[in-house]
Amino acid sequence: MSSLEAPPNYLDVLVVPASDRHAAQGAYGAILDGGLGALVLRGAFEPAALAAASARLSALEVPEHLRHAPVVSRLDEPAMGVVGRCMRLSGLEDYPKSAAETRALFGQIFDDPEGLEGGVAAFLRELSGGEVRSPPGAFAPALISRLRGGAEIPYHFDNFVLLEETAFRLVAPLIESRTLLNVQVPLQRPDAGGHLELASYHWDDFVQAGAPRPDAHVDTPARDATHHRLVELEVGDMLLFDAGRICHRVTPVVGARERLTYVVHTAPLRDGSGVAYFT
Ligand SMILES: O=C(O)CCC(=O)C(=O)O
Repeated sequence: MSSLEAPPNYLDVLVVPASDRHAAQGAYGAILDGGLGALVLRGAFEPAALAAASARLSALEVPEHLRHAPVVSRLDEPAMGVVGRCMRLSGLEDYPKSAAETRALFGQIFDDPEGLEGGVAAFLRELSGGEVRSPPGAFAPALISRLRGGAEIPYHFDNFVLLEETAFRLVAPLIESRTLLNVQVPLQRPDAGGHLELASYHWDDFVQAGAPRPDAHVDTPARDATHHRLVELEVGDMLLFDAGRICHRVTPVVGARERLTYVVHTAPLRDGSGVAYFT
């Protein structure tokens, strides 16, 4: 193992029924302590409702400014995109407006626009045992990552991706920003591929080794890592992992069926009173 590699248990993935609150709370603590890679709450949301939302989304003409860039920029990749506008893609000034537009768009996609967002917040409240802060209207509810056949997201850490964005300053004072917990709910799985993969490089290694900040795309070292872990998700699962510290990618999507994933960032509040969620 090189000096830039986390121990293998850092990548363990625990799958528990969403109803098993006790196991889920323990896993949440282990993720914060760095002793667990990811938690999957199986059956957290109703697959039929998510399928209906996916069908509505596919039929919708999403305005250009709410769909123009992928989660991690590969602007040469036409098969990648997002639905919604997040902090990453907004300036400090235009973020509230674009967040409100995203909220309105999600109102057209989801039967009950509060349902998925409220459900994620309720799970976070239970997991953290504290309050969940995201003032309605001020923050985008989430974004939907949209990957077509041939698309993939290269290895990266979300903390670079976010910390460099000016709109992130809206939430930065509230949170402990090295721990960025990424919540994902698959809305539609592709025919094949399109899995989240974790690699045994993590942000703390780079800091401890005094390495220069790696670029947001760390494909080469991450591909050479000794340990990789594929996370296989079903529609309706809720995934939680520390995307700030764990290097991750999405493997190439195969086939005609689009991969649609609801993605939210969360982070522990600095004062220990719970978590913030934001996009
Ligand atoms: O699953 C996706 O489409 C995006 C996941 C990801 O890499 C991220 O949000 O940082």
